[in-house]
Amino acid sequence: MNDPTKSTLVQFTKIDSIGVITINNPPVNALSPGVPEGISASIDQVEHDADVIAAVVIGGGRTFVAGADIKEFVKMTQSKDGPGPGLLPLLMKIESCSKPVVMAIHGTALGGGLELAMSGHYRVAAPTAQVGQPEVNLGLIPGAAGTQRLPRLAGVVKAVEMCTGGKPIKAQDALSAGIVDRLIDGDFLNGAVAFAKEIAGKPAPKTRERNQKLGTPQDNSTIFASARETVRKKQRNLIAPLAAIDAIEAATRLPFEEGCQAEARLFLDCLYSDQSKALIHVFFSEREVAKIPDVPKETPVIPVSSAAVVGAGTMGGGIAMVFANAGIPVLLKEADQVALDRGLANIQKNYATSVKRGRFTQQFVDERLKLIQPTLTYDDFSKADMVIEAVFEGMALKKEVFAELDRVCKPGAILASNTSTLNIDEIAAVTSRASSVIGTHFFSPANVMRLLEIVRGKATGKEVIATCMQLSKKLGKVGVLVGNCRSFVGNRMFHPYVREATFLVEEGASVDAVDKALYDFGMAMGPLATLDLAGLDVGWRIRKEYRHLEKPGIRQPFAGDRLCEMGRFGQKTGSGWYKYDEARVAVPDPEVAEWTKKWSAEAGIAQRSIQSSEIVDRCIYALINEGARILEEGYALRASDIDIVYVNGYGFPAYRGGPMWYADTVGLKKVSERIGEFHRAHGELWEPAPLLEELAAAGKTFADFDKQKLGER
Ligand code: 3H9
Repeated sequence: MNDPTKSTLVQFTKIDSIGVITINNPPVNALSPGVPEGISASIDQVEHDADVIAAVVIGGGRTFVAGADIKEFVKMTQSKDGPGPGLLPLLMKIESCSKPVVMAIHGTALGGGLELAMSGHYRVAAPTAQVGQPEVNLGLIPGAAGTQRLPRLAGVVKAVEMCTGGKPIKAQDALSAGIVDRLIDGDFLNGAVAFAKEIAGKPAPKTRERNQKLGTPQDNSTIFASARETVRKKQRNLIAPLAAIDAIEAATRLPFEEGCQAEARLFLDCLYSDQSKALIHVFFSEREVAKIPDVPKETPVIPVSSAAVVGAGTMGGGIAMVFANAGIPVLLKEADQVALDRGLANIQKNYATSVKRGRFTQQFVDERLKLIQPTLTYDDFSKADMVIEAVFEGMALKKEVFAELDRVCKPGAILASNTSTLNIDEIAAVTSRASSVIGTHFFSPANVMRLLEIVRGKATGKEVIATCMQLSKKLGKVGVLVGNCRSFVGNRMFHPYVREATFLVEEGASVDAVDKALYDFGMAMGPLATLDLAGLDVGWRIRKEYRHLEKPGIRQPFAGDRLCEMGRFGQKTGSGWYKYDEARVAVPDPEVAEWTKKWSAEAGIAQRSIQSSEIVDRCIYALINEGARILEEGYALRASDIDIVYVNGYGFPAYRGGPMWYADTVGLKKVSERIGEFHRAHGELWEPAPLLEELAAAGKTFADFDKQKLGER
């Protein structure tokens, strides 16, 4: 492997007098073991071959280098070996090469990939390329001098932005920032080789010696202070972005080598943190979720080049925007003109907000709006490859719509329902083509939330599943395949979560204290504020519909229903658990505190003072216990799928990995014991999930369960 001529990962060839070093480690040319060694040996060749006047380093296949191999981090943190010297010696060697090294970037240069690129003397890029330091998304900071070289090329502000935000930038921005020296149109390799010939023989600039952009201590202290403040607000509780700022600050204060040492210390702190392990789990789980054992990769998919949505309410309008944003023309049907106009006006308002926030340009929005075709009839539905029903949540109405879709849609069209609770099989049964029927449960606001629960009915065809899974990526969503149980995965778990939040208020905790405890835990919002946002009437209606299924004698939360009876439906009516001002800012309502006390006294519920740790355990363990049942019953394929549902659809902090990963980090024995305590104190609703007890007794984790079920990844 160390001999470049024998390495399958890195090849050294020559074009005229230019040495070409090609990295071939598909799919993304990660710097897996063997790649750095291969590059190093090729650099030796460049040094020793008198005919070679300069070198080009390029990625084979679709990209440059997407970073260090993340799987190696997993191994590193699970063994006691600890990391070796990393990439630094190689990068120093490249930078010290006596002949100029040109890094040729197409696709993406991310993380260690950009760090590798910055060790070259020049960088050229394809106009479509992107570069970035996304380590922060994995709970890390750049660990191969990225925090030291990037500010030297791009300045402190840009380096802070890239290392804390983690978002890649486009080639043109990289050129303007000074990260890239030239963009190359046309044949990329030939262009890079021509560039190398052009600069050969000229002095080769070493990034580590370029100190002009490192700024003054005075300017920098303002930049770092404001960056830290932004991070504390926008990346709440995360350690890596702050560590990245510390490392960049070290670059501005210390000589290069000492800066690298400071970076290395901070990198290791991050690498061994629970946050990084959790975020790496989320990274791999988000990819694993696409793998469905009985729907292999090769399953044919149905081309979806046109769509139709039934219902132009909040969900239907949002779903139409999702298709339009992906460039897919979409019909949007409503029953009457007033509702249709209202739906379109909402869409326009949402787009206008996106333009105002700089998310989209006006031109993009104008083009997308043209793709949304409003209609009052099913006339053109026969052309649609896929229809999504998003009408009011009631079985009778859904059945009516599907019977109509069955009549008007072409054979093979996918008939999807956006139901969040109803039985897909019952809906499918009114059609003559149950295999074409599937659930696509978008989350509100549909044009923003990443999660898409794809609900598999008992007759849903594999091609339909494969198409929806693939389409979710095109739509910018994370599709998670779930089974057809009541409320599916996300909402089924959400019910016990908010049930406990309400119980806690009924037992004496303040609304504010419940929400604060979970917000501090890392949830995007507290559960009661979330209910106010979604509308308290939604849960109220569902509870009324399913009341007949409740076991008599089992405690049920009542405070939320009482608020609904008073017309307090949450934000939309100006009050719910909280009061809302004009700007919809939540203000604690002393009346709610008084009422709940009174209602609890009437119900004979003793009031007590409740610690925030109990609030967190009650709510989060309720999620975990229900998650374990779902897993055991097979409605989710993997524990990690449940994590992806919660991180992407319910504001669960990614740095805690999702509820099931979090349970693993606490230890299932501890979780199960605590659930046992709640069971004894609060009764049947806390019956421990058998799978949880079984794993806890065997000293295992949900991750073990996934591995055992599906084999090692
Ligand atoms: C780093 O570099 C630290 C350094 O600063 C310091 C070192 C000392 N490693 O996403 P896709 C796999 S940290 C291992 O579906 P796409 C991925 O799991 C790293 N594997 O494709 C998947 O495998 P599978 C900083 C990786 O086209 C397959 O490749 N870099 C890595 O939608 C295809 O991936 C990053 O954080 C990796 N680095 O997107 C970049 N990257 O097929 C992370 C991907 O078995 N990667 N895989 O499921 C990405 O953002 C996207 O994968 C990328 C391609 C944009 C590259």
